[in-house]
Amino acid sequence: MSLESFLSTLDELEQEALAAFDAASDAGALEESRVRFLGAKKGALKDVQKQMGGIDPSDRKAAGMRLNEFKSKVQAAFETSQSILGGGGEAGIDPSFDATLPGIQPNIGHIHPITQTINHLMEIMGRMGFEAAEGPEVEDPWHNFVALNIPEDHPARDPLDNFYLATASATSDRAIEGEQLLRSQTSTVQIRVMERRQPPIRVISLGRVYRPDDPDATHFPMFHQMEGLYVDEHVTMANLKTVLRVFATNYLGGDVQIRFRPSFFPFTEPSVEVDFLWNDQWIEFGGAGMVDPAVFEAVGYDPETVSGFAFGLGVERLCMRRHGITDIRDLYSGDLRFLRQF
Ligand code: FA5
Repeated sequence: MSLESFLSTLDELEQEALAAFDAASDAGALEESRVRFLGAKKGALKDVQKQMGGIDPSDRKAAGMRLNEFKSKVQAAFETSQSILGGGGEAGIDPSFDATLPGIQPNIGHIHPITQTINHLMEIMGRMGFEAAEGPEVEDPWHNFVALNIPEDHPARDPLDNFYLATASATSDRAIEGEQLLRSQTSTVQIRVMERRQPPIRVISLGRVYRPDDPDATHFPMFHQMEGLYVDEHVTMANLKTVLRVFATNYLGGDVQIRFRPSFFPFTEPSVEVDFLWNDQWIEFGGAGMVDPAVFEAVGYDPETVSGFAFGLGVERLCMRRHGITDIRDLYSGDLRFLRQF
């Protein structure tokens, strides 16, 4: 066979193949055309390859080059049509794909146990009529101390016990008006709420607080508190104890034992520490008491006509007690093997 007729056979075949792939309206028709032109056993390509043998050896190189070009062009045209038709049918499936293998598990997000606890506490307190309130984590001394009846020389304001943001803390000066700090307690939110609203008030505030405490099993420099504030007329200590008992039985179960121990906070009078029994030991969960008249005066309320109670509980310790977590540091280690349990 002459080189010329070999080349024109290929030209014709190429046109035919491209037209056939182009015209295929479904995966079945496309596969038929593929077998007809490219089929390894009796496709047109196979016939053409056979004809190579009859070509003059001096023309074989040119014939071979054109044959390769034909193969890649026709193959490419087939693949284009295949992807247009969605690769359906046997021919469209990548042979390395095994439909019986298990799929790749997507990494599904997970709510941190402390966030879960906060949501749970808000739900319980919400059922008792407490609405959520918020305040900033960067505070001024007025909201963190002064309005809470914590005088300038009180040890709670010591630079060593707080994260002050101003440089004045480095000079060993005590808190300076206008200086800012990371709030050390959520009691700040009591002040912020009372400054903008009139009684009756029934709010809780759940958020982060910061203290330069050395980490151990029950302390961390960043932790969360749940603050509660109830202001109305004729509020008594009995109301406070009832709310905390109802809260504790809802969150920790009906058999929880709770104890109120006389204590002192500058912003409540009288004041108590709230303890829960845990593994035969009384563990302190927070402080509480009747709002001190000096606090009402600071926010412009008349202490003769309003009364109220407030409490502040450690959220981590509540979460730990409920889930049997024995070391607060586990909550912030970032170890997913620990966190995935909740
Ligand atoms: C207070 O912070 C008061 N503001 C509570 C209060 C509010 C009293 C309203 C009266 C009225 P105290 O410093 O005791 O109190 O902290 C309260 C709770 O926070 C503690 O009982 C404990 O559960 C938790 N807590 C304190 N320090 C840490 C810490 N470093 N890590 C984890 N939890 C802590």
